[in-house]
Amino acid sequence: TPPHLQTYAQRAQKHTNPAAKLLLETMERKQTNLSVSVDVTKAQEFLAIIDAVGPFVCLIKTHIDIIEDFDNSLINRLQELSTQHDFLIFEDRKFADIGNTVALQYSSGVYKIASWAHITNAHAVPGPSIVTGLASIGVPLQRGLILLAEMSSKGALTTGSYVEDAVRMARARRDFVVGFIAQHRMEGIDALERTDVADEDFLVLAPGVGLDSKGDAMGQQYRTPEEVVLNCGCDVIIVGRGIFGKSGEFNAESVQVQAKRYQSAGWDAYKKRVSL
Ligand code: 5IU
Repeated sequence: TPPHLQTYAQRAQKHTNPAAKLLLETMERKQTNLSVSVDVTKAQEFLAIIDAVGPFVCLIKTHIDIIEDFDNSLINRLQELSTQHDFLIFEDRKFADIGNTVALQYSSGVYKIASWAHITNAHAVPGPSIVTGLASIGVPLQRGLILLAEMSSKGALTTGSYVEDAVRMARARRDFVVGFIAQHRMEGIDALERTDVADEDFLVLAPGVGLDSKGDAMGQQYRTPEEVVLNCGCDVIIVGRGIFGKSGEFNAESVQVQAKRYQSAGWDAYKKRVSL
């Protein structure tokens, strides 16, 4: 049975990467495949949104470098919220340099991403050395890496053999690469009957999810949770503005209403997919 037809609980039991296992366990425990992308620029609003959506998500996605008033106390608070509300943290860093440089960017600098983000992501464009570089930091810390296989934006160059090559790169480092950012579960992941990959389980995380809008003015394209999870076999839905609205206009009640709405839509689509 391919992974997307198994329950999150079944997959959690067998997964050998600690971050992926924890994510799958959390999804099952909280009955949610929702990840909220908290793309706001003020620390206070960032934390307020996370506190509001915390009960409804398995994963909080961050762009830590857009916070204007960043300091280390923000990371402490983020980690406290992660424990309190039981979610993992995914820094959407999209690393894209040579191995040596990404290892430094991941471990050092102002943000020290590896010290707090359970999961981060990288472009496949530099080739396998980017995974080697990030793994040198992430594996000892029990982290997981997501490769960008397909982007949601209009005209993205992530098509054809690029996607297949990203899958090959992931397959070569299954101790660390736990999945993909993609718009659908790529055929190449599961169509293989090769015995050496029979037990592999890549998670597919899909951004570009919205219930009320088809896109934005800068090329973003939205599909519904049902399209993404049920029809396209993705495991986690990533929702930003569909939940928190506009940066700077935080309203806890409306954020919670939207988070619950996306949580139910994502979970219903999952239950249909695994026939529960
Ligand atoms: N994101 C995408 N598409 C992609 C990738 C990442 O939208 O292909 I890779 C990020 C960008 C933003 C979030 O942080 O996911 C989506 O936010 P909205 O739901 O507000 O569009």
